[in-house]
Amino acid sequence: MGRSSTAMALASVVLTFIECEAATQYVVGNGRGWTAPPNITAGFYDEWAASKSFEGNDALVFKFNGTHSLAAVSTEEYDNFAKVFPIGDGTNGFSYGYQIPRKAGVYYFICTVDSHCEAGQKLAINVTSAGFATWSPPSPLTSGALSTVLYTFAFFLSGH
Ligand SMILES: *[C@@H]1O[C@H](CO)[C@@H](O)[C@H](O)[C@H]1NC(C)=O
Ligand SMILES: *[C@@H]1O[C@H](CO)[C@@H](O)[C@H](O)[C@H]1NC(C)=O
Ligand SMILES: *[C@@H]1O[C@H](CO)[C@@H](O)[C@H](O)[C@H]1NC(C)=O
Ligand SMILES: [Cu+2]
Repeated sequence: MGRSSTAMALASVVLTFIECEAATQYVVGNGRGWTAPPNITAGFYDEWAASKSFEGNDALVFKFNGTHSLAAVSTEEYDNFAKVFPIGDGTNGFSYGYQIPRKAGVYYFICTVDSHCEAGQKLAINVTSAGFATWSPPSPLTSGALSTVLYTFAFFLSGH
């Protein structure tokens, strides 16, 4: 293979790996969905999130159960139940998919309808990995040097 076809092959392997990287999809609140009391108790979403390990590029699916909104907010807005402009609002059956950025950090979500947030319709998730940590190279590429190059290149492509 000439130099350019090698580079193209390498690029296509990298792109394939980026597309195939497994991301987890979480349905927020499982069968309760995104809802407020009396359908949930205060602290319900904290308990829901506690057992999970979120990574960048995972998806959160908010299935609205009742009439609600979804706002992605800062720590202060979360603590103050701020009535900010929501990224989605709807009623029973509305579903909003939020893809977590490839960046570790704490992400906050609230409902801005009435006093739902005060009553417990709020979610904080702690994303501790940007989303690459669990990647292991496909078997033909396990020889160290090449996979290191691929890993570095993929990291570069993804904008880090
Ligand atoms: C809405 O919440 C109720 C009460 O928890 C639950 O029984 C029901 O399955 C939920 N419905 C949807 C569509 O999530
Ligand atoms: C609770 O769930 C029911 C459906 O099971 C829904 O009709 C109702 O609006 C929900 N209540 C709230 C406050 O979201
Ligand atoms: C998020 O998780 C990290 C790593 O486990 C921890 O150091 C940090 O304190 C957590 N942050 C919050 C707000 O829970
Ligand atoms: Cu609500």
